[in-house]
Amino acid sequence: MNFQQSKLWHERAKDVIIGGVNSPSRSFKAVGGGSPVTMNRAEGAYLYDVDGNRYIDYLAAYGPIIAGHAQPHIVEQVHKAMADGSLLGTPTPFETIFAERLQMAIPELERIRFVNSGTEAMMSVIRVARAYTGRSKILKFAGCYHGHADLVLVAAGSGPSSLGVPDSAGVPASIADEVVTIPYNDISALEAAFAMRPQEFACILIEPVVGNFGIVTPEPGFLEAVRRIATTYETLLVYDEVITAFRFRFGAVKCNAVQPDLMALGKIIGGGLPIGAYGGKRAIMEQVSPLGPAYQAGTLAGNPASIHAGMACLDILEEPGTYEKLEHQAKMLENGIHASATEFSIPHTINRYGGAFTLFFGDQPVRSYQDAVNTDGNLFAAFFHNMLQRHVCLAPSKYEAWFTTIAHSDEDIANTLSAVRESMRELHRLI
Ligand code: KE4
Repeated sequence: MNFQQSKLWHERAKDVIIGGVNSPSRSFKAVGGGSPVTMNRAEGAYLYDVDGNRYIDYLAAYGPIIAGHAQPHIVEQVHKAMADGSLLGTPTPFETIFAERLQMAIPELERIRFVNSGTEAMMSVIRVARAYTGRSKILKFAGCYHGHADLVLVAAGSGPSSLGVPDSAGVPASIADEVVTIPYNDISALEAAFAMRPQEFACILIEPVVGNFGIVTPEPGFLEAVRRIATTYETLLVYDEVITAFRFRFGAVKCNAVQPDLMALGKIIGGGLPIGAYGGKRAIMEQVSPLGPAYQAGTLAGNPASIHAGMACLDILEEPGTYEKLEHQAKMLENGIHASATEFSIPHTINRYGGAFTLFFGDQPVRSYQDAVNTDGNLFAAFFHNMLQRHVCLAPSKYEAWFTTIAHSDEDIANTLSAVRESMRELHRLI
């Protein structure tokens, strides 16, 4: 495959954009280095790079592109929004209509505030939890990623872990000291953390289904225990649903029907445009300015283009059979990958939830961040490049997921599985 133009664009980009990427996750540092592929357009299930190569896309831009790229209904709605003014700086009817729609789908969102990214949503929801409880410490789970605000760049998954820096430089010890991190799925560690600090935690932050050290689901009873402990110690339970909201069903992931106090959303609800949202119980959200003392603001918040893209995306997801199709495709991929890895004796484990999964290289179950760390990153990197050479685009990190989309066809899945089998054959030579 010819990547010549990608290399040239990366060299040019590095002279102006730090690292040549606008998000470290996009670098190829975690898959052996070299120039990332530069894409210049996408349509449906496909990405097209600057060398004219086409790829079947399972990156889905790290989640938002669930309806496929350049989806006609989304494009049309964004065009209309732009034609009527891209940013009005005032309340608009559209944001209210969308907020009502989100509340209809996720009744826990008694009150909502739109922001512009998942990071902003999580940063804001932590501030609200601290304002409401009067406490300052937060408890998070190792490997969960909640954006790049200082407070949550501690033992963070996704990009920080991919690049080997789960605790970022530039976060003062005084901030890091406010964060207690424990292993996911570890109830005894959670109980011990609260026994030691019964009155200090403002909130527990959790990805109810993890997407940032690969897909990892809560063990039976885990979320119920988190809920029980949060209630016992009057600590707020915050669900980070930036990946999961509308990914697995039309609404919140609703794992085990455990109710959070606050929630953060992003990605899919923006339909591919910048967005975030946070919300939850009215009594808690009334801490937020202008009603209460917790300040949060944003020039672009609730902008018509993002709102219309999000509403159009939900129009598509609301179609009957959407989530069944996404899950069916993921099941076909999971079964096919397992068959090929087994045929070529490649140690592997696959964690799938609905239409998303992670292929780990290793023969142990992955139930925690440490389990994910212990998987074979070199084999992942080799597999990643083998697939890229065969026109299949995955996230360049062993800590991310494969995402199916409405746009993928059965033929795409079959072509993907052919590429998987040839890639596994090549891996066999390495082990
Ligand atoms: P953004 O600020 O990137 O919109 O959202 C931050 C965020 C918050 N919470 C969860 C559960 C998330 O997964 C994310 C962002 N996800 C990563 C990939 N898993 C974004 C990719 C990137 O950083 O480029």
